[in-house]
Amino acid sequence: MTQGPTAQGDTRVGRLISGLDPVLMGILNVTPDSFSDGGEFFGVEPAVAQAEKMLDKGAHMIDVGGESTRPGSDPVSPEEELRRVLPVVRGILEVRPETIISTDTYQASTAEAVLDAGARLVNDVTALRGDPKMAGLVAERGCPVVLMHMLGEPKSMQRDPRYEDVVREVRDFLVARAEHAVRVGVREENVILDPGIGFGKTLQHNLELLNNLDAFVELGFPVLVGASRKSFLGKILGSDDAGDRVFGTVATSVMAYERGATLFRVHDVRANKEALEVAAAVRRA
Ligand code: HH2
Repeated sequence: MTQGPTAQGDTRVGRLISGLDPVLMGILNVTPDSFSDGGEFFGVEPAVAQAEKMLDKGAHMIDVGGESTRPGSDPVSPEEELRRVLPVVRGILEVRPETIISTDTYQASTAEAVLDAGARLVNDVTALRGDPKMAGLVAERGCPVVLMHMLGEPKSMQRDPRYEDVVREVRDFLVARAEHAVRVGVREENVILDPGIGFGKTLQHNLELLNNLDAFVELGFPVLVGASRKSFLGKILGSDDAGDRVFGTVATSVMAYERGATLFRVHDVRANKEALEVAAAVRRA
């Protein structure tokens, strides 16, 4: 093992996620088919270069994923996922050994290998439901884990998603998943909650969740928001081009920060970072 969290925890990462200042998680999709940057960083060299670019623009951590979970996407095998991400994680740590890397996976075998290579967080879009081994792994490694809400699965999640009360249902789900995580040995301070913007949600559901983020913040765990360039922004702005959604994303980041979210998973680090820095300065005044 080169580096990474120990069972005693990782104080640098712990301080970052438990603080009140905005934390920027730069998105690095090493996939041919992600909705916004698919194919752009599908290869070690372009992926490492993109990670360095995001770090230079102020990203606090890099979230490396090897499977697209966009609506309609098919899963990839754990072997293929690892083949995509592992050389990239190693490549980033070779040129920037201090980088905090998060592994965007629900496969325990992928997470284990990437943690062994030096990643420090697990970002699980299934909230530990996708692989029965994931909860034990995260508990044993003592690393932070993002528990995200998703209704259904990527292939079919956008086919007429329905809730009676989206905020209450997503909140109840996340409470239950956090309780499960703690029950299996994940320390409370390592739990991060994410309402899962765009994962089995209509435009209205996404907006209600963003407008009521304080209901999640109240639970006492750090809250992460992943609204970056997502299609609900295109619906509001009338644009099919994901690259046209940067300003819309920034609006969600600032509003989410106002409501108490502190972690922001974004493609456009500089735009979000600058807006959040200003918002943080205003809040401190
Ligand atoms: N969204 C995506 C992937 N992982 N993880 C968390 N915690 N929260 C999110 O909202 C989230 C996530 C989907 O976005 P992206 O990675 O840009 O696209 P794709 O799934 O097509 O690779």
